[in-house]
Amino acid sequence: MSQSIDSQVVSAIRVLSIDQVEAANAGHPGLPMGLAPAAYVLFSKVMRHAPSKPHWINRDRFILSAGHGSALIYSLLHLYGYGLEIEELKHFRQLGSKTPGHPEFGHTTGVEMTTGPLGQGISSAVGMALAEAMLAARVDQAGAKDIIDHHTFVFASDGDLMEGISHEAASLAGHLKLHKLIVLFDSNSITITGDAHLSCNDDVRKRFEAYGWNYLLVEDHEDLEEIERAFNEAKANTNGPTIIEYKSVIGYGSPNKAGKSTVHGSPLGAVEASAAREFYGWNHGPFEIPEEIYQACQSSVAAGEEAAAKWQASYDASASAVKAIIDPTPVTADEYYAAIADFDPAKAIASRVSSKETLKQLSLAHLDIVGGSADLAESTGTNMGFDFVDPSDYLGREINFGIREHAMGACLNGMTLHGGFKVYGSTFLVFSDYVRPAVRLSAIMNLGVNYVFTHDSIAVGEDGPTHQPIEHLAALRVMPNVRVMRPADANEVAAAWSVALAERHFPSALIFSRQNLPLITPKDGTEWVNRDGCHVVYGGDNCDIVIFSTGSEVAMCVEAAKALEAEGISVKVISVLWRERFLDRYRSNLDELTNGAATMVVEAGVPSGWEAVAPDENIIAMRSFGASGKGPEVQAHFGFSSENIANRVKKALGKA
Ligand SMILES: Cc1ncc(C[n+]2csc(CCOP(=O)(O)OP(=O)(O)O)c2C)c(N)n1
Ligand SMILES: [Mg+2]
Repeated sequence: MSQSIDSQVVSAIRVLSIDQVEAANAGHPGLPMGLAPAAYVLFSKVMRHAPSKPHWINRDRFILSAGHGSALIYSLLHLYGYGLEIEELKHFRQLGSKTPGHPEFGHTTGVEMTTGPLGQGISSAVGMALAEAMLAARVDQAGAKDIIDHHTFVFASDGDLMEGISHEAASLAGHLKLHKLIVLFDSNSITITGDAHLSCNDDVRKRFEAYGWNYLLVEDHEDLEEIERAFNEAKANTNGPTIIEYKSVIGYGSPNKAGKSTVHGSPLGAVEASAAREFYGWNHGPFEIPEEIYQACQSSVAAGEEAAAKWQASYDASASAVKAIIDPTPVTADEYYAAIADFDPAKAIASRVSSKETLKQLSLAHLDIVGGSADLAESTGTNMGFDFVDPSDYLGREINFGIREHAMGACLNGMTLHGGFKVYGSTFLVFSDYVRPAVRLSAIMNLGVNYVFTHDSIAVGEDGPTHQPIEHLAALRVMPNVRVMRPADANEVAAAWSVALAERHFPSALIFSRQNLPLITPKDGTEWVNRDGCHVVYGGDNCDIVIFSTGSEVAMCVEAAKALEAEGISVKVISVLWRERFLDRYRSNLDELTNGAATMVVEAGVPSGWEAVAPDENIIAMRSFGASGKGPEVQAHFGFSSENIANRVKKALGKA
């Protein structure tokens, strides 16, 4: 009996995925074999997408949160005409191929985000859906109704839903009533260890309904009509996001491995693969796809292609105000800086406060800047008086992420991937650990996300060691692509924000103080930041010693330098706003800055990474956790006072 074209395409997705894993002799065939029917229905009958315009902003998004099933996405991108050649599938997981082990954003056209770390995909999808809602509200207000109107679809596995971040993100999505977010839960009850119930017996329905989500169930995984009905019902919901529990069988079609964890992370093997082909009724060789299957896939996207072309015409005809919302013109660091050049605090203020003033002025001048905080907006200075984003009104500018740092980071990634916004999110530096896996994805995906981390050192005082970041600057600095900037005063805050916002391809971590800082650095514009990462804030070229310092500690170095002058010791102080850029530029030619003079480092964090700049005995740093007490007393206790710095300089110069 000849099979319907529908079931032939489903088989093609399954077999192509099996073939990739067999060819690589590595990978995960189980997920694609289980999810192929849902993937087929989504790509052919539900999703509005145009493979020839993969960056069309109004396309429906598809996120394979369970990135280990990457063979599935590659099969789909190949069959539906995203330009992923069969040769690439044959080189699955090989160096230099377009088919890496886990889907990588920016590497393979059609991959919307990098996934693999479980939980990140579903959580970033919340950010994508939020960006859609916020952008739609803005263009609606500008008179272009429905020009932004699309869905975000996610395939998520047991592991995705077990990860804590999925709780944070799903709770936020329910609160924000992001009804265009549709998650298909691959409910195969299998994880690596075996039966998922060995470790988890959550009632997924109750869990998601408690968040304010809609719940739908697909019991027969091979019933394409039932799947389509579920997707359409999910699309019709307007009261909140929807989760579709799809009762699948991992490795479906493999006579001996289906339903078992052994099909999770290793190839079927030649014998089992051919048994599965037989089960599907598939008579073609490896990587052999009959022409009518390509035709079926590609004709199913004709409607999406047409929609994209129509959309382009209405975009082209729309008012420039609408275009500016959808595709904001890139702004240079100097242009940002111009919007804040006048800011001149008359007195010493905390860098979190100058950040607030700076960001407020920038946000007034540039409407695409949006962001929020993990319930610390007042403390971190991201409460600038703009309206909140609210489930009944997405026009707001400030997002209450709640006490959900990890989901905040994932949402910032999702919003940036979606397009239309420049985003920031804030919390205390000490809690950067809670968002770190999302920061890592910002860095891997080359996203210009801005993280605001305040309360930057032991100077926070009374809250004690749990709230005093010690190793966090170092921990952020070791992550490739992350620009960690720790300004010394309001002038450097302005420069740092300008550079960070202008950056489209690297995340920034902006580190601000809780305590007041005097204005001690020159208004040097922005160019020096990207070029040198540092600038001289005190002293001249012929000096006895050069002190390199960052953030809050720079002012006490300047004070020490002034005191030492009276004793005939000349000191140059260099503020290292962005250490990694400074090291790139000067690591092997520090003499350009020191002219052979002695060197010292002063920073209230662990000394890691400063070895290249000063000998260990000349590094004033934290070598233990901090302590609870009044901020200045705690600082002095650990050696961060102008008196101690002056003494250490004298010792270093043999004049003590
Ligand atoms: C954060 C994180 N922890 C652990 C892993 C390793 N890992 C990959 S898949 C997986 C679980 C597999 O179970 P499930 O999510 O149900 O996927 P399935 O086997 O059903 O495809 C684990 C623990 C990971 N990718 N990410
Ligand atoms: Mg599973």
